[in-house]
Amino acid sequence: MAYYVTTPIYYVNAQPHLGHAYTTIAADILARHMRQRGEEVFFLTGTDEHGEPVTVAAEREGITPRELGDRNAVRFRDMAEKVGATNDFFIRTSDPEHMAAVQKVLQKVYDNGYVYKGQYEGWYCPRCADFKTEQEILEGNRCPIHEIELIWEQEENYFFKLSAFQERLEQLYADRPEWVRPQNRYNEALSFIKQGLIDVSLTRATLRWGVEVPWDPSHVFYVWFDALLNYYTALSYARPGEDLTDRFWPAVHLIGKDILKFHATYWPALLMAADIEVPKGEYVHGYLLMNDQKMSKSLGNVIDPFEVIDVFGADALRFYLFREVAFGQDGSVSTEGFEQRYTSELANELGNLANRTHSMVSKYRDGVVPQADPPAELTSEFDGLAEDVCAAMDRTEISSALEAIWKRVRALNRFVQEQEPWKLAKDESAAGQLDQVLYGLAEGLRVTGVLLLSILPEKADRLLVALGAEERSIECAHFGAASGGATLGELEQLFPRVEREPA
Ligand code: ME8
Ligand code: MG
Repeated sequence: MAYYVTTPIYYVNAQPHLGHAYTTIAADILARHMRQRGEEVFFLTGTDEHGEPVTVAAEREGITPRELGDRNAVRFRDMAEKVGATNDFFIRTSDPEHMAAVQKVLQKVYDNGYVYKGQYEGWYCPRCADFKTEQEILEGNRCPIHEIELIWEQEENYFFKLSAFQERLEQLYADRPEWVRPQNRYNEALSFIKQGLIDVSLTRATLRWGVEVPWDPSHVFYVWFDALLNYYTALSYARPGEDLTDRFWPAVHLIGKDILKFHATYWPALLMAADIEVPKGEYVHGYLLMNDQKMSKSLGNVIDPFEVIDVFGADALRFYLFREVAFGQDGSVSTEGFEQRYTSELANELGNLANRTHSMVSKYRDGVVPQADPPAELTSEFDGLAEDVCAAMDRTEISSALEAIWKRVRALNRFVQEQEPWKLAKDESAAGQLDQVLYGLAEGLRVTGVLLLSILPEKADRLLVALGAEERSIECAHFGAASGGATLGELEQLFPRVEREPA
């Protein structure tokens, strides 16, 4: 089956921070997991380069929006690589192919009768590139997200008849109760729709940096429509000479809750207006917080993912984010919290367990995993694990999947404590029992290693190499699927202690 997963395209008005890395890692975990299940995967990320947020930031720096885009798009591309993302393409909305495809889709929307010229008046946030209603703005006419003063905009625009999709959107939500997840975000989006949709600006006359409107070149498209369409246009040119649209559309979108309205209302309506199938689903995650505030460039309270990765590696960051914050909810992160989990969970619970198992199999059994009957308590402990992980991933509940795996890492630690194989090794009549215990440990680690591959791609692979395990697909993630006999490979310490230079 085809599985197409996307991240938001990030604004190039600022540099990447941990919040951006978070969504990209989440999408990468899903992409890797689905590949392990044998699905045909396409994974897209990229940058949003037009519109006011970028224009304003470029002006501040005294450069053109294109220069700013060129400079920061590279940083977002590097960020994706740095976190270990296996995206199949990196889209930039300044790509000429994207821009031409946007014109084509929106011309269709126009031809289908969903566009008219009108006068816009209202509050506008240049950071959000969003028009705000009286109900949502803060006192003093400030943006509820950026807290900056809003601008009273008055201009002649082309409007998109969002209101014409009131019923069809309500129907979509009624027919597909899991279309937006988690449930609280579905409820939020639906109640926004039920308040009554009003038409929205599709074009801007006062801005030049954008995709030109084909039926009136004195306008450019409002940046959100240009941006949303990236998910669709990318498939048409990501592979030179090939159009992947039929193969991969519709997509699964991962987004933060800040951009729910655009994705859960404008986007499906726009697709309906262009006679294109709506996305398969949208998964909305919460905010990473620092000191109880949203981590954001404009607030200046960001953790630099590049720094963390340089010291601890990408896998540790990938692990931490989904352990610390239940995916879908808001949650606080901190460098102290990170170092604590690194030591107690990665280095101790997983790293030491791997070390111990590896060195006991080496010492007592010449580096060959014994063939023995699986210990009954481990067989039942691991029963249903792979299925649970797959089911959680299908619901995009990455943290629950990780929790299910980690529960077994802990069970293996208890098992080794209870069985005390180092004592069994001293008693020749217990050789059969020792075989069983060592097999059980190696097999349990193998299964957790296979399941952890999507989250800890590098370390889990090293663990599997050390265990002499060759298979990587989900099918082999069942306890007992390997019957022993594997010859161990080398094992360097998976999560070494990190000596930090004093600040
Ligand atoms: O909104 N916690 O781009 P953007 C969690 N270009 N996630 C966070 C985060 C935080 N503190 N900060 C950022 C835009 N994110 C538009 C999107 S899509 C067609 C256009 C993540 O650079 C999260 O995914 O402001 C959020 O939705 C996204 O970055 C916003 O990135
Ligand atoms: Mg933003």
